[in-house]
Amino acid sequence: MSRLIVISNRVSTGGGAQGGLAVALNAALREKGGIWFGWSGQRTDQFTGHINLQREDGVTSATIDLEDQDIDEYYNGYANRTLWPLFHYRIDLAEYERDFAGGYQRANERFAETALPLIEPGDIVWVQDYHMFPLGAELRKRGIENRVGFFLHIPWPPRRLLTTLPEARALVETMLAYDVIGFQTREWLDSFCDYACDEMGATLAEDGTLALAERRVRLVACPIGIDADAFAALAASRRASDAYERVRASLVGRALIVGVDRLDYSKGLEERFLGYERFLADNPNERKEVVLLQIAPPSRGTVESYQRIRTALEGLAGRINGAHAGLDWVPIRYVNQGYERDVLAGVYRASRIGLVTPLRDGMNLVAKEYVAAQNPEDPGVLILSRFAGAAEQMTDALIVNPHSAEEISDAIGVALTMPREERRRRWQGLIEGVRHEDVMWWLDAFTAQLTLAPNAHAKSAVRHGGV
Ligand code: GDG
Repeated sequence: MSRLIVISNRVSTGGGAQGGLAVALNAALREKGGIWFGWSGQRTDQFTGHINLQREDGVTSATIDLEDQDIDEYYNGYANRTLWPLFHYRIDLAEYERDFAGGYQRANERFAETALPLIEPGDIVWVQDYHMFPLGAELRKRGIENRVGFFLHIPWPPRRLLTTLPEARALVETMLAYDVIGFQTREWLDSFCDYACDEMGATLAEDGTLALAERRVRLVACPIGIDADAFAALAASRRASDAYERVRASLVGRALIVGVDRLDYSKGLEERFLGYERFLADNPNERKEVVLLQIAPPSRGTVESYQRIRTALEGLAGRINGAHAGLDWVPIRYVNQGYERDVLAGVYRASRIGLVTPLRDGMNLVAKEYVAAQNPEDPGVLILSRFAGAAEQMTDALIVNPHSAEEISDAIGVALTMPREERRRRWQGLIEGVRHEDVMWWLDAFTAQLTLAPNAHAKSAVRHGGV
């Protein structure tokens, strides 16, 4: 069996509270053998390419430290100030700086150079996410003939937005070095094809193979899932039950609406608060019967646009609470900290509504976790943005346009009065999908595509030059 080499910006092996993705990749690495390679998250005065190898719980991790300039230009710069906003359709926030692009390219060359000796013939290599688009091409330039796949966790932007990026064409060209490229949804896959075909003259065959000159790459829509059974078990754990009881007691009979998101402008938090405010204004009789709990642990706090959203949300929560709160009721509990996964599971279960309203999201795992955590006898209602990748699969949710405060308000009203029978029917439809297309399904589906892909880069096959 081929070993698996996973390459991603950050590595998450070993124990501790891990998300489903880390658990699944660790399980695959344990089963297939192999290595998880990436940035340690640490800085160094001068880049040396020294690899820190560690073996924990049967999985080998290999990490490198980066210089401050790499961290600024590659990670905080191109990845988080250029690509992340652009790929979430926010060209108003995207910063196009040649230094960022240069630092991104340099960091990817460094990743390729250091990962190279770890890769053996026959290994399959799987590169993760937007931090590392050019990595496959950099490995090919250094003579790698292995099967190399790429999975994009975030959306792919429409062609007309992508063309604003000065390096768009070069970036897409580098991606043709992969054997398989996975997207969360058909929509993102189509946007990628649109650019490659209309701007670059590529063609797409019926079997999903994109061809440009001598290059061939298989495109697949392969939605990521969660470890649904493990998450349901977590929701039934002692710590989850404690959290459930604590939250329920604090509500004194009111219905809880929950949102859980990294503090990020793509998650639609301001629009969510405005939708909730609208509900309070439109439903004077019910308004004291609900509480919105928004858990939003800060992320990427050194980037200015993230500081701005934090300030904006604090102002908005303060304004709404100031206008509506009474002696014994505050409409929004806005919490700027993270919780353990089992506590989160208990909070999801205690909530009558899961409010998941990103403006744009590759998939959104919170929606799936919320469903997995519910009590089957008395499940809550998922309100889901049509702009989350998850909306393609989770059609039994109440689907809303997160830009419309009225639609959010109406959906809250419908969810609060939804009869138990309908809640159970909708939840049944949702949980079947969440259980079936879980994270192991995703992993198996992608690695199967990669293993089966014709190895166009092997010595015996036609050789393609680097970009
Ligand atoms: C990217 C894409 C795609 C959140 N708060 C806490 C906490 N979380 C956990 C959630 C969930 C995860 O973080 C967030 O996952 P999402 O999928 O919602 O979003 P991104 O972080 O933006 O992830 C996304 C994903 O990649 C996978 O492909 O779905 O579209 O943007 O698991 O539970 N976890 C803990 N405490 C918190 O306070 N422990």
